[in-house]
Amino acid sequence: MSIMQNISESLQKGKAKDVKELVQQAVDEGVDAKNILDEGLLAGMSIIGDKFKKNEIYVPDVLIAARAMNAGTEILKPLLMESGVEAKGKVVIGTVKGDLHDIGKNLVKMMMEGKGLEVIDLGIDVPAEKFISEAKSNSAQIICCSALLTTTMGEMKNVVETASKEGIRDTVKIMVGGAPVNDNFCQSIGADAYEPDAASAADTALSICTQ
Ligand code: B1M
Repeated sequence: MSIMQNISESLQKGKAKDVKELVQQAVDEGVDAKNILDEGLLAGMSIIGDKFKKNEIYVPDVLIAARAMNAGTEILKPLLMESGVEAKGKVVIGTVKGDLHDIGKNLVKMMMEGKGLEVIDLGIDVPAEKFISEAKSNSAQIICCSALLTTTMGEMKNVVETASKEGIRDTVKIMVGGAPVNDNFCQSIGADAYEPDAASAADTALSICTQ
């Protein structure tokens, strides 16, 4: 079995310690960090997602897989980030109200930091008002909203509307993302940008902040 398959299988079994060791081993063998993320960790998490959907596994299984995923990404974090870069802009990020998924949001944060942006992480279950007040007090150029549930993605519209009510809609851009979100949805709620993955989100954020 290849090391990538090993990482994927250990993640699916929720073996955080093994995932950590295998990721470190892959790094030591010179495997590119992005490949380890895509072909090892995210490949495993994708299988977990399919099994969860088919009711073959349940919430606790997903949680321990998520913990193993985090153990792996912790090792990759410094490698996915460029070192020694000055802050090129300021971003506020969070998972919207009612939504507790944070793995994707954390990856977006990591990639944005890797581009030299300062990222203020509001965590999960973040109400619209909190996104706005934090963007205001930190003079952020972008509010980044993540949602993983079809039942919570509508909260992004509240963020856009609250930004307008609070008078910051012209000064702050709003970027949205997460598995159920797409460009049509982004446009329908009047947000400024949608990106499908963490790397593209970081590229777009950098270009907004430096334009
Ligand atoms: Co949840 N869950 N979950 N879950 N969970 C999904 C999302 C689901 C698709 C599973 C399924 O049915 N196949 C389903 C949603 C269905 C729907 O709404 N249509 C679902 C459900 C139903 C639920 C619960 C309701 C289950 C229950 O309790 N019965 C519950 C809801 C809790 C809540 O939030 N209120 C729930 C709970 C959980 C756990 C807590 C167990 C756990 C989360 C742990 C954690 O995050 N710390 C969990 C997990 C892990 C998943 C799956 C398996 C994996 C999600 C994930 O982390 N993917 C997921 C199934 C799946 O996605 N295949 C599922 C990896 C991650 C890297 O991808 O977050 O999409 P993602 O991020 C990507 C892009 O979307 C993008 O970049 C990332 C990578 O490049 N991106 C952005 C994300 N945010 C962005 C922001 C941007 C730009 C890009 O700009 C701002």
